Amino acid sequence: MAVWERLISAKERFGAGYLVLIDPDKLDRSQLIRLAERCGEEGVDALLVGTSFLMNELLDEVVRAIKSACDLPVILFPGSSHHLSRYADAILFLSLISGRNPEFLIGEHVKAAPFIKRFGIEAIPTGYMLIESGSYTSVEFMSGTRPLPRDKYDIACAHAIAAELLGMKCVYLEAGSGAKLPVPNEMISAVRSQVGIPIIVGGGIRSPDVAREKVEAGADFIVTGNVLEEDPKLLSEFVSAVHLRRP
Ligand code: 1GP
Repeated sequence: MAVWERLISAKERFGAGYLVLIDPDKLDRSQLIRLAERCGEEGVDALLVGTSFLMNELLDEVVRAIKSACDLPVILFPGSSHHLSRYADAILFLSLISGRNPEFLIGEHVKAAPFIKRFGIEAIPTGYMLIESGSYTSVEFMSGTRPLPRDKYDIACAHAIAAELLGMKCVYLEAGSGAKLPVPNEMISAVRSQVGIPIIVGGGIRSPDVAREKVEAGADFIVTGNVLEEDPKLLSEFVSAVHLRRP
């Protein structure tokens, strides 16, 4: 089954899907293997692999190590056109639609596209929206773009509608890794009321209760990264909080 279909089927079964972000710059080889194993055992729906810089490891080796540790789909979450691996199952083909930097709207995509096609990686076209989150985030700095104001729901909705009309498969409301404040519930609900495509929400979600609130507000997929690096024991609680339904 294609990765996108697998994600949709997880969302339909459980009410929402839970994705764990593995950052190769933050975990060493044995830590990331252990985390991937536990994600496979605890019922996570897929793994995202990505970072803003990619300083430590070759992505091919990281993806192969993760795939040897679990059967979950491994989806690239790239910070640039260099962040590719032929061993990944899919890539969130992110267009940073909240910004006005042409490199992150289309430029990096053009550089990566021939390789994505040659490697046969499934591309998931994603409208990536950076939302103001109380601090200066790595994505904001690296992309040279301003985030959307966190209290302007109409602006967020207009961006999400544009993504849907452009044929993107989903929107990703991103507060930024390690954000002080996650994406507001009211913004998620507002976007939910305006678009039919799935909504991924991530950045600054540090507790299962907060993850549940985001799902109840209308998120279809929740992404967490940092919190599990700090406290891996929370994994099963996050799975239960995000999976509203247990079939
Ligand atoms: C970042 O949304 C992800 O792109 C995860 O963020 O590390 O803050 O959970 P955290």
